[in-house]
Amino acid sequence: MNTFQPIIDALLDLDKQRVITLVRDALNNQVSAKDILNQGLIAGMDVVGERMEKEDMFIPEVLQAAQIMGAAVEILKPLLGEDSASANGRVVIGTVKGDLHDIGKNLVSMMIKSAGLEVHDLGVDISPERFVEAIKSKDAKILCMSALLTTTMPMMKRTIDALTESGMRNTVKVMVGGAPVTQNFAREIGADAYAPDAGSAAKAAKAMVQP
Ligand code: B1M
Repeated sequence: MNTFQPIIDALLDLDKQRVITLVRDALNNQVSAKDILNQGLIAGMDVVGERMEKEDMFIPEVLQAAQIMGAAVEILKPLLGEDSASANGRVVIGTVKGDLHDIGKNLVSMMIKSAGLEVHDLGVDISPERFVEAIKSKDAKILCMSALLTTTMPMMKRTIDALTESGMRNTVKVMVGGAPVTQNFAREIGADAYAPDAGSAAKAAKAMVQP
């Protein structure tokens, strides 16, 4: 049996206590926090997504699974950090307008912070105007956008356009990500970087601010 199956099953059963206990047990057995996150919790959320699609699971249950995942991530957080070498750079991050998914964005935010960058997390449902305002007021050098819906991906392009109109496009690097986002899409909309997961997003952000 897959070592992580009990965590996946407990998440699908919406049994928070069991998920927490299994995550702690795995850590005590020297399983890495990264593997628990990717092969246990994220894999479990993928099944949640499939069930949601087939209408075997409904929004309140999906929210509950997301909340349980959040609680488990809190335990893993201190162990997920990359090295904390300080890299000078301010980052503005958020989920684009119309999109309320924030679990992945929160992970990206956390990993970038632990890579030594200053992160201003605007939250979810962020309009192009709000992104631009925040970049201006924080004097940020990196803009990170997350989208989980194919219908909200175009907001990434709209935001890059707003950044161009504000005259700041040349001074700000843009990174995009989220399950439906691809490297090709990132290129098409004129983003500077795409990252498939939180770890590579942190690496890419750090590389962007290093001279
Ligand atoms: Co939603 N939802 N959802 N949902 N949901 C998906 C995304 C979906 C794929 C499920 C499905 O049908 N299979 C589907 C989208 C289909 C599509 O457009 N292609 C979907 C849908 C349709 C919807 C609604 C429209 C459902 C409805 O109302 N009928 C609705 C939309 C609401 C809205 O946003 N306006 C909706 C609502 C919700 C909930 C609110 C119930 C809840 C969100 C709770 C929350 O986030 N606080 C929810 C959830 C939980 C999911 C699934 C099950 C899980 C998402 C998740 O958190 N994954 C999801 C199915 C799935 O993805 N398997 C689904 C775990 C997370 C760690 O992964 O976010 O991909 P992810 O982040 C990864 C990478 O993508 C990357 O790093 C992260 C970790 O390494 N990454 C970046 C993310 N952002 C990045 C940015 C970067 C770089 C990397 O650089 C800046």
